[in-house]
Amino acid sequence: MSEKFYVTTPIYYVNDEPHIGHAYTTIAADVLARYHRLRGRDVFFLTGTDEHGIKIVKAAREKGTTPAELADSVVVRFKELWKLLNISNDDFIRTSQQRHEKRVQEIIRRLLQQDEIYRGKYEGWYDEGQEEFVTDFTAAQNNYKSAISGKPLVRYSEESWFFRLSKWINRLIEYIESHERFILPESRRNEILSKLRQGVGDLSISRQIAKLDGWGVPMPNDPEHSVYVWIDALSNYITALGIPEIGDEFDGKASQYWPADIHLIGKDILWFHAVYWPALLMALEMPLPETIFAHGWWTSEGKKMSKSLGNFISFDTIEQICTDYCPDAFRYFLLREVPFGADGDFSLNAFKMRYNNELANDIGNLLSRTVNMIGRYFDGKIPSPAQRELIGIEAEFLSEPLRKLQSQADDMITDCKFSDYITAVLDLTTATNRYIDKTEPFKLARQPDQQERIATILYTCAEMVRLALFYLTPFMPDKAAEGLAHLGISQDQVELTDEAVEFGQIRPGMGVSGPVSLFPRKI
Ligand code: ME8
Repeated sequence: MSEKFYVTTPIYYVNDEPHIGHAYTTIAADVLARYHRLRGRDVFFLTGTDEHGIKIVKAAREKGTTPAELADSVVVRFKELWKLLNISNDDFIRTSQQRHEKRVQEIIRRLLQQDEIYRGKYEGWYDEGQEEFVTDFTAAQNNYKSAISGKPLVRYSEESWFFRLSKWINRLIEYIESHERFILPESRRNEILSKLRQGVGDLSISRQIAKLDGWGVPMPNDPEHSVYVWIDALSNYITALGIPEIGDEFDGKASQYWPADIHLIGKDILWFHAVYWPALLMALEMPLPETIFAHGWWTSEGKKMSKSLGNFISFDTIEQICTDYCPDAFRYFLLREVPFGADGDFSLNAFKMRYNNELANDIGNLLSRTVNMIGRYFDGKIPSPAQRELIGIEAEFLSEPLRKLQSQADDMITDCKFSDYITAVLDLTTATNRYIDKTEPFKLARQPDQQERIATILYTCAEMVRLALFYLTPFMPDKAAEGLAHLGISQDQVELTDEAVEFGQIRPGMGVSGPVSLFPRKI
């Protein structure tokens, strides 16, 4: 049985259309999933939608519809966006699905049985946009407004069920301290630890269902209450696998894929994932995920994204960019522009610069030169090199960037260092372009006794383009496939196994086709 890899995105609220934030996490998860598949692993990639809670109920009221109808319509938009962006998720979970709801109830039942839940009264502040309880101290600090949306906090005072969160905090601190990769990046891990050390109370985990227009998962012991939306939502990571195992739907995914290898999330929802979720899993006596990685936030054209400022990168904006350029360029840019984990700015100018400088002038140009020269000097057939290894000038230019990719790609992917990974690929293509400039095969072509030399040079170039496109496949699946097709390689031949990324795999005699302009320059 091959090694497994289970990756998740947050499940997204359906109060509004998807935007760049949703696309960002989902593209990153897709790159991880595709990379691991190409490494031969058994991958499960989950995304979906978070459909309960006051945020959705209020959005539905404002739009004059029901939460269920609103969810149905927004889910279509998410699925359309994932299709446009070539997202290869294996499942799409909706928290309104029966398979999810009955398992959430089972989770609550188990927690009740273990005396992890008790009845009490919640009195305090609530951020309805974030669906988050806010301590009196933090509420006062932020002038009783949401730290995220700036909207006023709401005072809640109601009977509620509580999860004994405080009881797990010491154990959680120990766990985080002894598992360096549990929360990444490290700076976020430190933030969580210091906040945990200040002490954490129990967690209200139910809402009166009447206040939610009846929309939610009823508490199995008290149908007047629904399960707090974050408990409902976090559970998706296991309910999608058929955990807890109830009914006859269970198909073995639970034992195959849990614990998750990585939960990708945005920095604003780290506390829920790094505190509530592991404490719940501990109470359920289940293993914890390997890594929770919190990425940064995008601003747009230098400012916080907002609909009123007109700089909001909505579905429509993304669609326009994908039409003007291509979906793969959008995928590429998001993971290239800033280190994953840091905040970044999206600007159309920066987008065009990267597109022209890196995709058109470097990668695209290398492919086009290589295919053209093989067409001209070898009748469109990959020539036979003097040797199928890197020695002499070939080694001087290319061994190091190639070895770096071969030896570090896995680690860079494990650490979500997407931008560094792309840099490493660009180092290879840039070095190959320089190698062509240095060896000047177009000049050697005029000398009849240099046939073997040119053959070696162009074979080497074809191999380097092949390798660059293999490595780029998780980021730009369509464009890489299109480029490789010009080298006579079909999509199903692409893999990132140790053997496939060795130099010398491309077969002499194979036909190339050109001309090719993979990334036409943009003015
Ligand atoms: O939080 N840049 O859903 P959501 C980058 N349902 N990321 C951004 C962003 C920006 N400008 N704006 C938002 C939820 N995000 C819950 C999750 S999981 C069990 C439940 C990111 O639709 C944000 O950080 O509000 C978050 O990870 C994601 O978009 C989804 O947000």
